[in-house]
Amino acid sequence: PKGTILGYPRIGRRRELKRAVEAFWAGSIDAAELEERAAELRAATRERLAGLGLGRADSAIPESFSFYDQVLDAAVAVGAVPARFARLVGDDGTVDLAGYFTIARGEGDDAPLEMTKWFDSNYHYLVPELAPDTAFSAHADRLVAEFEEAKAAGFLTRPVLVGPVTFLALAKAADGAPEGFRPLDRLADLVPVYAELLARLAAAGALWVQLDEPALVSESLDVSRERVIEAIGAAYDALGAGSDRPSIFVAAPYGGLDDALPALAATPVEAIGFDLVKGSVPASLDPATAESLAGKTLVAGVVDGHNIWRGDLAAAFDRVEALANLSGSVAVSSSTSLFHVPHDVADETRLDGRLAGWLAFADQKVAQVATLATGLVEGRSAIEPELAAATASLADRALAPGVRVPGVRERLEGLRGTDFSRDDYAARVAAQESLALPELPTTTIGSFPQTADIRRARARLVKGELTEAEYTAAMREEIERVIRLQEDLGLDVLVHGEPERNDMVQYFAELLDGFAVTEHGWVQSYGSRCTRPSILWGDVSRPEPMTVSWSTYAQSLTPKPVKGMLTGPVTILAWSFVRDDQPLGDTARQVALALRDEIADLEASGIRIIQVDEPALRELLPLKLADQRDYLDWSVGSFRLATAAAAAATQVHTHLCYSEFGVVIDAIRNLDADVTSIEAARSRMEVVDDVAASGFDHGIGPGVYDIHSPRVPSVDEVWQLLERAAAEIPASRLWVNPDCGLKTRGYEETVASLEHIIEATRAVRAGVPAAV
Ligand code: THG
Ligand code: ZN
Repeated sequence: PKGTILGYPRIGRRRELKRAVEAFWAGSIDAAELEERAAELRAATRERLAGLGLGRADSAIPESFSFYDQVLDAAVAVGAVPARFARLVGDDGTVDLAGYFTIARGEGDDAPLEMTKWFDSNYHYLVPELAPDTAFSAHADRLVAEFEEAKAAGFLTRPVLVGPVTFLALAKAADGAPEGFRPLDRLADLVPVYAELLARLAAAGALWVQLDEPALVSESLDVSRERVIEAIGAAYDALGAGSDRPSIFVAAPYGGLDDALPALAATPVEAIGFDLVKGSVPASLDPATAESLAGKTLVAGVVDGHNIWRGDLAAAFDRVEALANLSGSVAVSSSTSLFHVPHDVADETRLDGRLAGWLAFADQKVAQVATLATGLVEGRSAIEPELAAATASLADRALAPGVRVPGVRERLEGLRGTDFSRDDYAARVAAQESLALPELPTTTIGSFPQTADIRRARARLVKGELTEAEYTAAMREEIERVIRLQEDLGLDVLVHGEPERNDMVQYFAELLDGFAVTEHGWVQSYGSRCTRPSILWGDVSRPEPMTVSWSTYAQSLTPKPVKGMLTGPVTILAWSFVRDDQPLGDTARQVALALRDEIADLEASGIRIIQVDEPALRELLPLKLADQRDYLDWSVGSFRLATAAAAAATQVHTHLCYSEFGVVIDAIRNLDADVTSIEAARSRMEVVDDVAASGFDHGIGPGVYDIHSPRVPSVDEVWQLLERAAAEIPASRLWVNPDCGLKTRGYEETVASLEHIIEATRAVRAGVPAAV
């Protein structure tokens, strides 16, 4: 094929897969019905892709469907089911749909596979668990069935599978595996299983298979780069040696192959996919690599799969042509799978028409690929009108009102070093004594359970069934309930509970200038869960206060301090689609200035503690080491810019999710927040060792309640966690809080857990063991 994509959204244009999967979980449809609905989705996807210009019969269309996650799919296809789920494996070695979901979601005391971020995206995959004795076996039935389903409908498609090196590089050692064991140690056992999968696909008639190897572009894996590069050679030499196999297309999305290219090029794979958006056309190749590449198909990933901009099509075509200098066989592709972007701009009937013209969602990107592929075959002149139209759209965007706002730009240019720093910490601690907090102050992260009533009220507001005033009254009632509950529980620092927020980023995006929100722009976050990222298209400013009325209302109800709650600049960027026409740092500083104004307003209206959440700080960390310093500079800088104008007496908190604290500990220290809360319960407080070892000397609240599970921790359990933390962190700096916000929990377990937390805290303060 001359044009292809690495993958397509699988959740459905109207989240049909989410609905079907959740109906299956709820027991309202059976497995056969779920299979049928999934097959309909796949069929619609193939027709759509062909309609947009991908070839029906030339392996251009990827089979990239998944019921839950592509890494879990690979785990099941190679038989890597953790021992605790052995009961789910049938006599024939396969796992049925119900079992597949059980591995993803857990059951009773059997924890699900851990979930973590997929490269530099906002997608989360399930982490395979491997032991030295995990018995791999090939289960190609699903791969083959989907290929045959396509064939029956008149398509010759290209099955897609996470490649063996990435699979192992992302896996973790199962509990109980010997010290020093690395999943990549199992490569030689795994590769023959992949060979068997390929043989089955070849037997079914597949001409090409796509193996995704994004591990090849990352320098931030648990395993060393040298080992990954070595593994690539070993794996693809072995797979390539097989004779009963489809042609192999190794895709390397999310960055440049860089020093991994020679090893991959030296293998017999037939095609290599380059991400030419994040990476660039390889230059100054050694002669052997140049010669190998000349004999392969090179796939130019020039259409950005990771962002929603229409982009510079002419520049993309230049890159295709540059790659074509390296080999006589070149094809055009998206840089990554398109599952990071929504389906179709045309569905957004309420979006400003001018803005819509600057955008490309998945379907528009497929059309762009098809255009560039036509140019490759027929020459540049054949697509000149399309290239010119994209260029004109870029020019329109550059000059449109709101994209560059002089007032915002002047303010940014006028910033000085002192705008990024607060008074020194000791002076702040002294000034904050007026808060009169007890030792080991108790608090929560911010959100309280989002009840069905709250969601219904918001839905009715959107539909016009509730007036703004009625909605506000309903939310105020909820806030009062949450304040009373916290007072009854005996928490020290209260929150208003955030009932008015649909999402911690979208809420602010809707109130800031420079953002647009979509109606149907859902993208998969994990499993059946989706988010609707906002579009940050212009210079950001704050037309009016965003949170002040909610926070001051809550504060008016109680003498205890109520935290003002904001989402930090990095997280707002990480969970939005961000403009690509200026450095991210500039955009982050604009958001920071809007937050800085909000903080000033909160302070002026009597809020004494302000939390600026940055759960995504770790998430945006670049995959390449060389890019990390610059990232940490601007990300930490934007947080400091947002918070530095706060008075010494105002206590600034931040919250970070995920427990990989060690990786970004210096950055967290540099945030210079007075108090930082982090996830710690699931790792049994392991993280406090990192905290103590790093010399971190500000307030810290390691979570004592894992909010990701409905389980209620006992008083004794919390007491033990606190004792463990108190052994390493002085009581004067130790805070007591759950791991994360409570919005996904129910009230029953929330109240019980908070009661236990308070009781355990009292016991620790009194220096007595918790009453069991
Ligand atoms: N907000 C945004 N992005 C995020 C998170 C967030 N990315 C990372 C992390 N949190 C992902 N976690 C979740 C958790 C829950 C849901 C989505 C992502 C979720 N979504 C609802 C669903 O799919 O049913 C839809 C939510 C809605 O109706 O708005 O539950 O917190 N921006
Ligand atoms: Zn969190």
